[in-house]
Amino acid sequence: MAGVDGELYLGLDCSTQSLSAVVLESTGRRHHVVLERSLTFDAALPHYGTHHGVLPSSNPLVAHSSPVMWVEALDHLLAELAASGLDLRRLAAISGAAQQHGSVYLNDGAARGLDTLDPSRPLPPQIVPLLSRPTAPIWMDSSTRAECTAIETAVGGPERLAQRTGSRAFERFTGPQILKFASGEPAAYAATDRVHLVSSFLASVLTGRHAPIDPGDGSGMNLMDLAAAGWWQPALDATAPDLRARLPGLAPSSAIAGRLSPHWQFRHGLPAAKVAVWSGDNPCSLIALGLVREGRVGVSLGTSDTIFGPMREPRVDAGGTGHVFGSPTGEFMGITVFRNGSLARERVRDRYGLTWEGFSRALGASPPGNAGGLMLPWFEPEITPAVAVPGVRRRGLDEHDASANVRAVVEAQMLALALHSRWMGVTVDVLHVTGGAAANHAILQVMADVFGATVKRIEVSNAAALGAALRALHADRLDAGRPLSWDDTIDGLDAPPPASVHPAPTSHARYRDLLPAYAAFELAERG
Ligand code: ADP
Ligand code: XUL
Repeated sequence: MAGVDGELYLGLDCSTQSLSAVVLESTGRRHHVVLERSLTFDAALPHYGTHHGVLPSSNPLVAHSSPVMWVEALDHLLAELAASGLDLRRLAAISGAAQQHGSVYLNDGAARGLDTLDPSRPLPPQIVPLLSRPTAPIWMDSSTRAECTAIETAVGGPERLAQRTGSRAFERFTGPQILKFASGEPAAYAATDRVHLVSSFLASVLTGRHAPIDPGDGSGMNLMDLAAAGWWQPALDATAPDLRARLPGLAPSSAIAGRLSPHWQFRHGLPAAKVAVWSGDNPCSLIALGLVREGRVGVSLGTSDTIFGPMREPRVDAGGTGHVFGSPTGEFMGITVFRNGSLARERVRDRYGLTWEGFSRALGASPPGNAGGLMLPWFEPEITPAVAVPGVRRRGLDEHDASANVRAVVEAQMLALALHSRWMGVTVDVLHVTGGAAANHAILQVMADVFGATVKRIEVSNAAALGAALRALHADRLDAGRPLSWDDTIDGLDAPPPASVHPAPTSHARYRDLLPAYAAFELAERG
């Protein structure tokens, strides 16, 4: 291990399906990854009964997960880190990333409860009594259409909401979710002292006191004034009574929320490391992919597929499908999100009894453009474009042809990424990719061909956790009076060069012709 005297920085990522950790070692102006670990919720914590990280529900529009499961996962992962052989006395700071929009509801016992966790007892029975709502609605929930309309109407229309908060109302955003809870379960809402995001909840668990929300994750709530990075009172009024008193404060992404509480110090022998404010997974991936200059574009192929890039000024999407979020740098980021990402690819893979290798071979066995055959892979309600009634649509595509269907799902997803990112107004020369499916070269080739751009894959398995570790380093240096610019934070990372996939000109020409046909099919079918 190089630079044995370096300080260590831990980045965590509580995503839909797993909790991951990346540890960076920093010596002088250079830093490098010394440890990566991950724990999958379904496999490691089967007693919660999640499927792909989501609790079972009879209503397909409802998607909740378990805050207690996330805390138990945190406990397991920190135990693994403590046993890893790394000298964690050198741990200077921790930060985190989390799936965005999800909300955790705590009662007025939480402030004291989090501060007095007993390290000798298991955590779950200590967390359960602090919750005013046992489960957390997550980003896959699409059960709040009526609440979205109510909020938009109350603030003066979807355009006004988008101008102020960065997005029109979306079903998964925290504001509509809070409205549904406050009106459907008023007694439980009345017993709620604090509504956290997944990110700020886990930061609170680590510090033992209510942690703030950063603008990167706060902008996914339909509650934050994007330009002012403060709560927007008309949106709070439209959402739930006395909401301001129930929300954490907002703080810059580089702020220190506190120190690792005595609980974690005793339980795992960790030092009183600084805990920097947590953020959303997409804002953290933005940092890990080095996207701090406007014009650069990233794609995450995780449970959701997302395409995003930095913005100096917030330019809201007139079409209403994209969002503007805060960037951890203090500027902004544009993003478009697709719900039918990896799980849709898995559905097609499983339908034809394939492994990922077989999936890649099947993709290669059909021609780019699929002889005009198209699919809309809306296995679940879709976010972009908004589709409430799920169902796969095919045109000119034989359902029994495995190879053509594999190609169709990937082509549809890549064409959708290209079509619905146009609003950001960026000419794409290079795409920086991450996420579980970025391991698949055949998928990246279709991406390169559709965009006519070089695709570069970062060689760290979890970009959001890496971004969180880089943010921890940045925040620590700022706090210590030795600030590091974002360029130096990113350029100082010693990492293997990214794998590059180049576009084939003939395939790109084929996709340029296909895009209008895809767009017309989507428009006709979205209802
Ligand atoms: P999240 O962070 O949203 O939990 P990940 O970025 O970890 O998700 O991605 C997990 C997904 O990666 C899995 O659901 C799986 O479908 C996908 N995946 C893993 N390996 C491959 C592969 N070789 N080809 C395509 N997809 C893959
Ligand atoms: C972003 C979004 C998802 C989640 C889950 O708006 O809904 O990307 O952050 O990763």
